[in-house]
Amino acid sequence: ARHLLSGRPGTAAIILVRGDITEQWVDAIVNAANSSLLGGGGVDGAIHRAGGPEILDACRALRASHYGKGLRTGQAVATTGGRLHARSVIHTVGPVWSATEDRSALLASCYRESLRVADQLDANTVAFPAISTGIYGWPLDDGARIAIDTVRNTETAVREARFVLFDDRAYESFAAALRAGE
Ligand code: AR6
Repeated sequence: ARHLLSGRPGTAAIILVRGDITEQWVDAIVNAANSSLLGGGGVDGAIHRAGGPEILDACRALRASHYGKGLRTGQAVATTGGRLHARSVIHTVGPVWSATEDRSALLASCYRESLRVADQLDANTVAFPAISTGIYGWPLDDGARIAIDTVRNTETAVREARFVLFDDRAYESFAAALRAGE
């Protein structure tokens, strides 16, 4: 099943698919990275495995040139897509979930900044994972709501924002968030 929301003028259409983000035929895929940019588990590990060493080399070069202290939470930066179908990977650092501090603005920033970088790349199609909802512990329904609300309300020339959800639970959370906004 696929869910779809056509965007208002100046925003991206939103598509939900179940699957593996590394297999998507899109211009850019977004990576739920960490501030080191040097890889990790989850979707980050999968992207580096599928895309090959060229991506890590590009990340090391970014660390050496512009991000000596790492990429800050809520920011985004692009590298080559290496061997992926996607021409580019946009690395963004989601916030770790906190029960005592509201970090929603940082999670929204990941989606907004990723779309801004996608615009700089002239990307028409961008695939997103459910940022922060894995190892970083963000509750899925809330993470889905923030993702959908932010992408719906961000001006961009990107035509398609494709959320690639790894399992049924994530897919259902995003489908519910999409329905809630209609
Ligand atoms: N395709 C699509 N979604 C995936 C895939 C995949 N191949 N693999 C996992 N997911 P996570 P985070 C889903 O943990 O929470 C890394 O170590 C997964 O089910 O990848 O932002 C980084 O280096 C979940 O819904 O990212 C950081 O240290 C979502 O992707 C840290 O994890 C995000 O889960 C970032 O944690």
